[in-house]
Amino acid sequence: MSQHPPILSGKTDGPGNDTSLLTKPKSKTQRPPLYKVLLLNDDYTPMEFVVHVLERFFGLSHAQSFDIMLTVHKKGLAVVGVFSHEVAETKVAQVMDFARRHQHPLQCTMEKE
Ligand code: TYC
Repeated sequence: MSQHPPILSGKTDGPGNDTSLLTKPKSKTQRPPLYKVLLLNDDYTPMEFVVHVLERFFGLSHAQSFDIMLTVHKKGLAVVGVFSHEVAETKVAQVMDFARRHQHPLQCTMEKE
């Protein structure tokens, strides 16, 4: 009498209960971490300057920029965008340098999402 090999070779919990084909394989494709760029409120930076910064460095429309500026003004801070570490670092540096050159105390930071 010959022995047949099992048709399904995965874990079984009795006949007809093979779960090996239902378990999701672990994904090996890693996404790079993303970083939120935050704009902080202060009492001195002119509103128009903040709107200009958002248009210039984040490619936002005037209306979007005005809305975000008002959110920062009212709530204390807002997320301006989400980027790779390198892009976020560049945006923060550009905003901080531009604000410093115009002698405004505007603060921009980044944090891991
Ligand atoms: N609070 C500022 C003012 O009243 C305006 C402002 C908005 C400043 C957003 C910074 O990130 C900022 N002039």
